[in-house]
Amino acid sequence: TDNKIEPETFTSAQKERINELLLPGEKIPFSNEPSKFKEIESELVNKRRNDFKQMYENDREEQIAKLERTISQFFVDKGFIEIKAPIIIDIDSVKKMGIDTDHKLSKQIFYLDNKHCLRPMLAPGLYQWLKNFDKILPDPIKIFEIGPCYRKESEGSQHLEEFTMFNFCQMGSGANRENLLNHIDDLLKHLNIDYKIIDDNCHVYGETIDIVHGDLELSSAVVGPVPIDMNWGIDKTWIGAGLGLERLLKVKHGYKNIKRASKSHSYYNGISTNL
Ligand code: ATP
Ligand code: 9VF
Ligand code: MG
Repeated sequence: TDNKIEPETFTSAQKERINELLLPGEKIPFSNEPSKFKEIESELVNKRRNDFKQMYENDREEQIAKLERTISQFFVDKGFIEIKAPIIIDIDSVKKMGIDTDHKLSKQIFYLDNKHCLRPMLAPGLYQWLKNFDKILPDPIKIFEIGPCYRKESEGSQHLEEFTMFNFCQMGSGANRENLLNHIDDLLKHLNIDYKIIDDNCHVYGETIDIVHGDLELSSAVVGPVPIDMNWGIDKTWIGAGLGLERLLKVKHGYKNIKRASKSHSYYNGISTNL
């Protein structure tokens, strides 16, 4: 139409500002006159301020925290026990994961001092809990954790250096591929997220099953046992999968960049705070 805003009429800084203010799928609002950047910006700022007021009135739940509660409740109901392991871990436990200096992940570790680093994954904590519970609980041992993980990353729209992982595992009876895929299917159906299964390979576990949405990896899943189990005193079969919560939010809400889903001061529930 005659009213259509040609993106070419904006500078790249103006386009960036408009994109930051738009919600996924939202069109640039325009009035009858050929709109000026300032008018569009202030119209969008008003919309976003209203979005915040409505959230404050009606909802007040933060999206990562809410998704954590949803997944947590779902897996507790499926018979998995929730654990919280330390986020500061021994560098030794990264080594016990088979991540040595020629491994891709070894260059992504945030070191704190000579002995400690921030965990890049949940598996070290889960291994230790599997070992503890194996002496206490009946077969099968079903556990999970949801919490922060840290990796130095260079790529942009699908990686965060601080992200939230969900990792469940089941050790003992029922630890087979079919049950693994059923647990993942149950969850992603519950969250209303489409996915495809791709058989893949990784350094830590060898054969992995990747769960993807388009070209975005949502999860890596593994059917054990694997050789590194013996570093942790584990000698039973197991299944497990790790999923990134911010990637689930990116897909669910159609964010172009995962930053909208990250822990941040720039966005709240995917809405710019720069108003
Ligand atoms: P990628 O190949 O995309 O870098 P990965 O295979 O290294 O991911 P895994 O070690 O398999 O990641 O971690 C399990 C899940 O955790 C991933 O499928 C993804 O959902 C999430 N994840 C991993 N790294 C990140 C990151 N930097 N930012 C956000 N989510 C991540
Ligand atoms: C699959 C992604 C080794 C028996 C404690 C559970 C899994 C998860 C792969 C994750 C990782 N492994 N980021 O193990 O569930 O560890 O690379 Si356990
Ligand atoms: Mg992976």
